[in-house]
Amino acid sequence: MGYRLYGRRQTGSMAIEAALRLCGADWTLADTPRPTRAADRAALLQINPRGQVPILIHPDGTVITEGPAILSHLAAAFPAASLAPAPGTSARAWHDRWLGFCHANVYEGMLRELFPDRYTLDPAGGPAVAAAATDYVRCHFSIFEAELALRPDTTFFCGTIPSVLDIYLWMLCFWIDADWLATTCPGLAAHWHRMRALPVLIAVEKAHFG
Ligand SMILES: N[C@@H](CCC(=O)N[C@@H](CS)C(=O)NCC(=O)O)C(=O)O
Repeated sequence: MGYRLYGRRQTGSMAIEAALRLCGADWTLADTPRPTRAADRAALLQINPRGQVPILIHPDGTVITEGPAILSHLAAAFPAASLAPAPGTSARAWHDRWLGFCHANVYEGMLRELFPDRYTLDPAGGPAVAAAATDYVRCHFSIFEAELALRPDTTFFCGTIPSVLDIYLWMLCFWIDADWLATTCPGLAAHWHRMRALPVLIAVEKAHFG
């Protein structure tokens, strides 16, 4: 039995799907629309108490949630796919630092933009939360853009093979204003277009945005 991915179009499961395809894992998709019936929600909560996707079920039944944890697992479990620099190297430390940075700041900031009412007790406070979140997300994209400018020219963040950090950024770029990205973060915009040209990712993009 292979992996089972609980996912939904245009969500964080996009990056997991891309990594599963790139590492050649045996996996199936459990398409998980946002639950509308109480029974479906209860079933999802049994697997992930946060009720969120992505969820990756390991072939041995272990439940893995949190995008970066799932991606790190796949990189370690399929070393031949070179989805991250070797464990213990400074290159891996750099990679994991920025994966954590993008998850903690960019992804979570995007959730505040999308679901602002969850982040305030003020019934009228949503628009202010969303506006602040947009600034926050852009600020963190810009910090990463500045970091990239310090690095030697490579096709992908860690060399010539896309890592799970490349995949994560590729996904995040679908959720930010493309004109803002092109103008303010040209390095990230160019990276996004390079990633979008990879045949495997073209297929995943089509599944999520086609
Ligand atoms: N911290 C989690 C967040 C996952 C998450 O926010 N998933 C969203 C879709 S992108 C979701 O399932 N939201 C449904 C909800 O919160 O009710 C991760 O990084 O994987």
